[in-house]
Amino acid sequence: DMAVDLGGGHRLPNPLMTASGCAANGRELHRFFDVADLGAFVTKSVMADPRSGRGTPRMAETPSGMLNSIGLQGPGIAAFVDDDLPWLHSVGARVLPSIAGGSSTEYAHVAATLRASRAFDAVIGVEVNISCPNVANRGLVFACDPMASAKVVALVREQLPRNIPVFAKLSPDVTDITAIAAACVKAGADGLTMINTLLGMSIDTDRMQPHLGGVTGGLSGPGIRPVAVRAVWQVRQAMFEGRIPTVPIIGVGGVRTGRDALELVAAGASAIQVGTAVFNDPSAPVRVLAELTELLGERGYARFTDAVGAAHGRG
Ligand code: RRO
Repeated sequence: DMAVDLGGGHRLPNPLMTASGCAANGRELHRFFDVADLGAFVTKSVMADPRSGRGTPRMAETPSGMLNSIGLQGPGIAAFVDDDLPWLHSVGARVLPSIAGGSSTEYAHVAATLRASRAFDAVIGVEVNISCPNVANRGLVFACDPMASAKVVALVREQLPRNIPVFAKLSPDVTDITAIAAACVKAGADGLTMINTLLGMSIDTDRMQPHLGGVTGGLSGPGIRPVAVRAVWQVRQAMFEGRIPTVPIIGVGGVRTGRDALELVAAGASAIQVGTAVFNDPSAPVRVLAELTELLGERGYARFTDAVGAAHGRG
């Protein structure tokens, strides 16, 4: 039994999700598999207004993964609720929209507009992206400051009905991720998504110039998987020790196989997102689900949820 409930009474048939940003708003991936087969579909972070994003090139390959400096390109929340969300609703997807803002009031406006959408029935939660590495001023990465994180989370929480859990998406670029996690949960976050990309950079040594138009970018893919495992493990451990109230964790970072997913589950993740892997294999999320299901069976777990946090040795 792969079902999981991440809050709000929404039963997800399985714990696999897309990772925000890597699958746009679903139409492309739906050509490869039925997006309603996923536990949930996480959309690209949307802000109040349409945005063209950063200068090109916006993606660069490295031996450890991919760098991106998209810069929050997107249609804006009005177009999202008029077009993208109704389409996802029409195909039966359970949607976890990712929202972003340049200020806490912008986050609140985006959340309130979402709530008023005619397709809001498709929404099973909201992911609050406080950790985009590609904003103009690194000082504006809310997830690097506990007070700024708490303010955004509390304002978004106020805009949404109680049965819509709010997940704060955290950055790995912090000294103590448990401090940020604690601040978010105290401010009303019903869950945590860990991790966003890790700030990186690469240089073209023929041109002696940065590869990315935005100079720096977020590293995703295999290189950040151990960072994600560590972050999920540390925060779950802090929950076991009572330093943070226990809420569900969504694990994300470099998952390409069922074994990668199981590693995050064992660290404490109750759901798994697949991002960068879809660029080489668009069906990766459903393949990872099949592989994870098989691995859990081999290890004798009757229910997916029995394996969550198993590496903490408290079972
Ligand atoms: O759009 C982006 O550049 C971006 C975002 Br919002 C994010 O949260 N993480 C990332 O790697 N890129």
